[in-house]
Amino acid sequence: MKKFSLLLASLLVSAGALAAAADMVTVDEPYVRLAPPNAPATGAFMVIKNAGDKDVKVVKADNPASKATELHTHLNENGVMKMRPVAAIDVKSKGEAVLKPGGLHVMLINLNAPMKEGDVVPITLTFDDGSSKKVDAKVVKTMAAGMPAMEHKH
Ligand SMILES: [Cu+2]
Repeated sequence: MKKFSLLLASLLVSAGALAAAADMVTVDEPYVRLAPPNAPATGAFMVIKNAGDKDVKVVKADNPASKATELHTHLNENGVMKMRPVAAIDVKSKGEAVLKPGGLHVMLINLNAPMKEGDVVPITLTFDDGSSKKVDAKVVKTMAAGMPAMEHKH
């Protein structure tokens, strides 16, 4: 009992002293690109803003619509856009990380079922301090002008 109340007290102290990353972060305009029929994967995009005094990192993303979820970026290798997993997405203090076609994105791999326009995919972002935030990303049909067709082979 004593041990428990000590633990509780220390949890309360740390919660008060340090704002969790999830409380400092807001996510604007989350959406999932509608995958072409039979495509096994697609990307989710959003703007992640950090109003806090500390840099935060997104270290993991999760969603119930695909079997795997990865953090990816695009690299231009000799003129060919290729996707690579990244360990984390940095969101600087008072800054933002823009996830957009051709750049950073959340990769939804091995979709459980075909998506429809207007579906909502709840995506959970986990930060480096262990806190997490759920965002509802709407499935939209989009083909960004001037972007090379994304390769979604993994
Ligand atoms: Cu990707």
